[in-house]
Amino acid sequence: LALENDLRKALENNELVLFYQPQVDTQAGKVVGAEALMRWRHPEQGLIPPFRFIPLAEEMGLIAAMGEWTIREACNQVKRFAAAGVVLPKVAVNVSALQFTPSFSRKVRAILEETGVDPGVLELELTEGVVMGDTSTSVQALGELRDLGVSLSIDDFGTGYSSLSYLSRFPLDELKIDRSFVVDAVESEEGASLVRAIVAMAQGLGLKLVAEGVETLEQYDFMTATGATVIQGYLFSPPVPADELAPLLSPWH
Ligand code: G
Ligand code: G
Ligand code: MN
Ligand code: NA
Repeated sequence: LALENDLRKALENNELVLFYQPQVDTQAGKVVGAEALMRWRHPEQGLIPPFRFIPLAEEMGLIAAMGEWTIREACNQVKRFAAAGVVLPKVAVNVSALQFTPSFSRKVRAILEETGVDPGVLELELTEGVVMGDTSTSVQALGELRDLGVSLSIDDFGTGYSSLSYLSRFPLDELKIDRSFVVDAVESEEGASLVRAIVAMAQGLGLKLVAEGVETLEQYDFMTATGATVIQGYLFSPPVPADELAPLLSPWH
């Protein structure tokens, strides 16, 4: 396929680019972080979204290299912002299951050393499926990452087929409530109950919480009233290029 051949060259041709979606602390009234999301600037087809090329990259064995590029580029962006007097307190990067190998923490450490970024700024987003693959290997690998000083977040929380026991066994910092729960919360009493329970559980376990995919004021109101005060979603901003994120990082007036 043409797209496959092009994807092989995308990294070396500098065609990959990161967009950033802000995470807003609605109590503090400021952007506390951003999720870095990869796009492919195809020379003929224009901007290609991840759902069209991430699965392809995984099949082709390219995702590890592309994922490392994402981590390095996100760290370099934090440095570029800092040089311009703009503070991005946290940048979250998605980690593919195929990237999460025993050597992953060494690669992350190398990137942190190379870029000199404060490890506390980097957050890694892993899905339940990624960390539950082999639990003893995961405990080790997550421990190594934690020891580097990076923070660890469970992406799409609540959609995996995992037991909840991993939440206390793994060294985690944050849960991202999947968008589907946010949608259901304002549509049914059962949906609302689930979100209240997730918030209570996160608070009890000392985990931070981010509500994903908040699109409406009704969802925003429910989430903040329930105690899920950090939100990420189209209501505040879609993923945007770095130069459009910068103005959002200044304190609101
Ligand atoms: O905005 P959105 O369409 O950007 O993202 C779609 C999906 O692509 C998300 O589920 C996200 O996890 C995935 N994705 C985006 N960027 C990356 C990346 O750098 N690495 C990996 N592994 N997945 C990514
Ligand atoms: O890694 P993850 O699957 O969580 O990636 C986030 C995905 O959710 C990206 O594709 C991003 O563009 C998308 N997204 C972010 N905010 C919203 C939103 O408010 N509504 C919808 N439908 N999608 C969103
Ligand atoms: Mn994510
Ligand atoms: Na998600």
